[in-house]
Amino acid sequence: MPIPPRFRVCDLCEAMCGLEFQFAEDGRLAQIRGDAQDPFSRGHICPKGNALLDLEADPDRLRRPLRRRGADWEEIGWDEAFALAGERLGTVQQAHGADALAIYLGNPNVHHFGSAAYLPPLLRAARTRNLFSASSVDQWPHQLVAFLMYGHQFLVPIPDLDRTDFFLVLGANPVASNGSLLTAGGIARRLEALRRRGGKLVVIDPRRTETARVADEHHFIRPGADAWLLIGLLNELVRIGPPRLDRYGDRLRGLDDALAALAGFGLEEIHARAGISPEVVQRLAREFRAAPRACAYGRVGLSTQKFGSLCQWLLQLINLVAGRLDAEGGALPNEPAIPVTGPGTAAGHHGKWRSRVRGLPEFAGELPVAVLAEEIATPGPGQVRALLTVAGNPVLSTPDGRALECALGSLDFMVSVDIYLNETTRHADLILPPASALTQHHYDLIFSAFAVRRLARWNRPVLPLADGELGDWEILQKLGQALAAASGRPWQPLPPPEVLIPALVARGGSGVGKEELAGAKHGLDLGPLRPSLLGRLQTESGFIECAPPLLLEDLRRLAREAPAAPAGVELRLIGRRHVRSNNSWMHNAPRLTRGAPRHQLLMHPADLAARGLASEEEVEIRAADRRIVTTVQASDDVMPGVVCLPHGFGHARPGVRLRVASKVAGASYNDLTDPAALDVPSGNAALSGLAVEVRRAAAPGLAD
Ligand SMILES: Nc1nc2c(c(=O)[nH]1)N[C@H]1C(S)=C(S)[C@@H](COP(=O)(O)OP(=O)(O)OC[C@H]3O[C@@H](n4cnc5c(=O)[nH]c(N)nc54)[C@H](O)[C@@H]3O)O[C@H]1N2
Ligand SMILES: Nc1nc2c(c(=O)[nH]1)N[C@H]1C(S)=C(S)[C@@H](COP(=O)(O)OP(=O)(O)OC[C@H]3O[C@@H](n4cnc5c(=O)[nH]c(N)nc54)[C@H](O)[C@@H]3O)O[C@H]1N2
Ligand code: SF4
Ligand SMILES: [Mo]
Repeated sequence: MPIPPRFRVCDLCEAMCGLEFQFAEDGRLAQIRGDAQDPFSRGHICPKGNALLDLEADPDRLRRPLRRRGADWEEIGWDEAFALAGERLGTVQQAHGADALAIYLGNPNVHHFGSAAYLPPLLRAARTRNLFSASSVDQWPHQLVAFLMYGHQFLVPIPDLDRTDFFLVLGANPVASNGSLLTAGGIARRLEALRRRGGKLVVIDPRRTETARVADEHHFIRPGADAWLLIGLLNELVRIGPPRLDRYGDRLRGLDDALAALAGFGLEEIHARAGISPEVVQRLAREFRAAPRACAYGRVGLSTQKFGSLCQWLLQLINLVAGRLDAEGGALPNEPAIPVTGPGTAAGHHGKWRSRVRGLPEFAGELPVAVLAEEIATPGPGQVRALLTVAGNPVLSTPDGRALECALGSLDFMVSVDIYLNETTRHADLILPPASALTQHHYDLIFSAFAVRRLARWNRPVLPLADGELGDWEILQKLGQALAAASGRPWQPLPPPEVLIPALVARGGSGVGKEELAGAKHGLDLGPLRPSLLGRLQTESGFIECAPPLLLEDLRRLAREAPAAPAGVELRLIGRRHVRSNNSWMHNAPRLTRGAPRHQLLMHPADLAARGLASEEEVEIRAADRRIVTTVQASDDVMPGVVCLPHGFGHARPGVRLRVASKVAGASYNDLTDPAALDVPSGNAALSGLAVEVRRAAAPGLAD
């Protein structure tokens, strides 16, 4: 009997593509295709979606808990594993206080209902202020600006991609990343549609990216100089005509103060800083204002830089003064069927406590991950002595991975919930591997809130759970219970996902009924984005706060910045993403690593020549006293003075059990980054725009 296909959303990136899973007669998963009946993604699939087959079949994927025995590992049972975790983590907390346990949450947690919904009780049981996540090497500037201006960290306006006529993109490469804080399955097709309907796509990026290649216009910008450009655009918008504020009624506060604070920045200075001429700034402002519907958007290249929060604030103001904030075809917050804002959700707070060593403020209950290594390595009361990582690989993902690696080796105890023995988990004492996400019920709690349409979808398991495997939600519940027991506190379990998902949707007030949700095997499209921001503001004042003091203060830091060095003198390092790579953890998938290598440092031919280097040579990249060695490749897609390296490589480290990935060449970007380089208001790491030197690598044995 042929087995009918099953349908489910892909959880590997933010695009939420519907996939069709086909099975062989013996029940094995045989093929994966884009689901043409998915009303949102309409059949789109990328190479990573197909690589789910590799993930399922990966012999390196862990299936049972592993306990360290000296340099070796042994498989142990789940009960023993949870008892051990509870006892050892509990002992550390009893002896040294609750904060002696740190927790790091990685990116896949926001992609799985079993993590996103079940982590909060675990975190309450852990009671630690040393909570860290990938958010502080990613989108904290977005969240902080949403919190300061609109009163909730997740009240983030999303580009209305399908209805805009002018899309200004800075520091994002959605054609490779498939979109971020911009969930839109099949984004290349949607960008094509924008241009077909006469719209315009403008990309600002120090590299001529895959997105820049399909744009109407691309401009190079000096890394880290976007705040200057955005100030220029905003000033021009206001100069051309009065701000279009009708739709905001009396709900604005501080706009005049904000505009006054920006008025002193002149176009010539902006040209010198950003490398974009006054004529271009003026024209873009005119076109943005004149377009029937327009939207400005910036992502990782904007938020992981020195002035990330200023950039995100300026983008909000640009959309606002052009009358495009909370307007069709502009930028509007989604109204997900399971609300992430409003009553009972975590709006955020800033500076309620500070990190012990450097005194950096918390944001929304977390500390910047840039302080994790020093919190472990610096002795004294409150020192971190135990660590729990959940679906994270901070050794490759956060600043100064080498320092973090050293620190991890000094912990009293470390537990990792992860599917691989990798660069981070090799330092653990205990690894708890969850079953494949495909065996679990799933609802996109987070990305439904960042999608370009309103969607609801209950995804059923497409594969059976094997004997002896536990879903992520069960592992997190059992860990939480063990931590609660160790401190003698009560533990309240949550119901399983198949009960919790429909209950949360029913409670959400979207009007989607349980039957409708349960019956929609390709997902439900509930319609386009709608203006809703004004009714949802959660600021104390009830206004949109246009001039948050924290950001005005940072504006003074921008003004004090030393001018850019003349071209040819310095090199600035930026990152890149590739459609066949996924952060640090999918290089073990043969389907993705096949073909030409993708780890190289890209450098402009003029910069190569100036250093007497040739393409394909081994080079040493230095940033202060940190250095890595990799291959350089000539490319005139990067602007002169800029070099470009993807993060998430550098798997060849002792003890890593990733057979394919360890043979993938390349070094880790974050072995170069500096934990002191931050976007000051948020504490997000400034990974992009790092000053580096590049020279021919010393011959082996001659290294100095
Ligand atoms: N230089 C530089 N650094 C960066 C970035 C950059 O652009 N440049 N980008 C930053 C960004 S945007 C992000 S989001 C972070 C990501 O930072 P991290 O989240 O720390 O890193 P990932 O590479 O996503 O690692 C995911 C981990 O989850 C594990 N995993 C995969 N699937 C599952 C699962 O189903 N369950 C469990 N429990 N574990 C699983 C993987 O084995 C891996 O260990 O990196 C940041 N770091
Ligand atoms: N295939 C694939 N898809 C992914 C991921 C992946 O690793 N692989 N990761 C996922 C994750 S965790 C995230 S957060 C998203 C990220 O999604 P995006 O932000 O769209 O992805 P990036 O490719 O990092 O785009 C950042 C861009 O910023 C540019 N840039 C760097 N510095 C500057 C600067 O100073 N100014 C300007 N204007 N631009 C700058 C870079 O050249 C790059 O093109 O992608 C997600 N999707
Ligand atoms: S674009 Fe993202 S969601 Fe779609 S198939 Fe690829 S990895 Fe999965
Ligand atoms: Mo990310």
